Amino acid sequence: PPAQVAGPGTDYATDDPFTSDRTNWFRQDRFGMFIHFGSYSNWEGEYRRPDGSVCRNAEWIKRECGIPMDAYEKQAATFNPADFDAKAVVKAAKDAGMRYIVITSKHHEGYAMWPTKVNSWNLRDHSAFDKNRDILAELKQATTAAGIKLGFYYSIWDWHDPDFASPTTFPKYEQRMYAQLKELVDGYHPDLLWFDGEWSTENPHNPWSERDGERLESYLHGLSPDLVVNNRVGKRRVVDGDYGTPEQEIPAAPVDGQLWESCMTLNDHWGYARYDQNWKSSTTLVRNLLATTSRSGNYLLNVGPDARGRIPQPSVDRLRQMGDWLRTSGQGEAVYGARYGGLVDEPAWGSVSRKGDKLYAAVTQWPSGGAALHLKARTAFDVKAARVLGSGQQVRVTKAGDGFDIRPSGAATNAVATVVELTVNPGP
Ligand code: FHN
Repeated sequence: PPAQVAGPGTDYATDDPFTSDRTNWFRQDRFGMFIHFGSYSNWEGEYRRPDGSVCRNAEWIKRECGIPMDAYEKQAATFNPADFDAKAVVKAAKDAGMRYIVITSKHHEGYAMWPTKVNSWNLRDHSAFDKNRDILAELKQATTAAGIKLGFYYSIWDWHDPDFASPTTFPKYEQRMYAQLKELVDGYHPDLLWFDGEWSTENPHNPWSERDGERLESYLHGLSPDLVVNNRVGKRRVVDGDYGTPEQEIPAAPVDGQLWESCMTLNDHWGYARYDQNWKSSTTLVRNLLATTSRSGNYLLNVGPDARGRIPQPSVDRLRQMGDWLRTSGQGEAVYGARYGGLVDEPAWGSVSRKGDKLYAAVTQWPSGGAALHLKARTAFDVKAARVLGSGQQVRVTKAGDGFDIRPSGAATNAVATVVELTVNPGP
């Protein structure tokens, strides 16, 4: 029988005030692939110092291991990611159920992964790579063919450009940065730009002011009005088109009035590090994705290709397992286009997302001995139907105090998360 319970409320997180077309895809897609790939990848995480000792790091290896610039440039000159295969990358993303890709076009090391005309510190002019190849163009083609979005990460902080760190020369650097961004936007038509490094204390404009950020963002929107731009462009205002970027963490609750995307590594590094085999399990990763969605966020999960440009097999395996889960019995419905479930408290037993007239309760801690899962929701609504996705289990729903109880019959049917789908009448 239908139960009258407290249900989804009417705040930003539930009722989606973001009406801009620009961010529409971003809010629906929920799950993307981050790619950290640069000349740092060519070190594969290890630098042997002149005294024979080994220093380990990934995309920060230049700084953290104190590699002199001439040695760093010498290593970049041998960079030959001949096995980078844009189609295989896009396939790995699609297999995972990812719907967009964000790749580092230039990380803090300043090395451009496309043939920029602004300087020669780039993959075409300073490498052992095929001069006729352009991996960003290849990715653009492959993502377009596969119908998924492409974004570019771009570090405002630049360790290579000598004009970056001085107040007198910074404007010259800034001009080159604007020129590179124009090359990226005009040449590759990205859907999104993901800035970083605006926080550098070496930047004479630090804190990279709201005015600097506004100017840059309006310049970019002048070039391409539909560009989605993350908050690290330099301003932290809550405004449509920007989104927050928590890193290696999932906020405990929806962020009122703000889109956000949590970026996270699959092991302990962003860039490739040969020695790092500390892989998260696909169970943890799927649960992270569910928790992120249930708080109206996106999940940007990182891969770091090796010196040859190959995504490590343990990453590919985990991505595939995630996709298998999402494709099974419509479980991906709890993620794509879904958002905050409208609960007062996060349930200890899992997470709840909402899409239209459906609530998806993803149960990770199955109740023992017929105990109920309690949902403490916000305002009144009816439950019309309930079922477990991918199983014939019965689900009993009863009104209980400030919310309602759901009691699925039998044991958990899914080791990752059992999804109980509730059809609800959202009410007023
Ligand atoms: O310093 C970088 C780091 O290398 C990595 O790119 C992450 C990804 O979000 N961002 C910076 C730290 O905030």
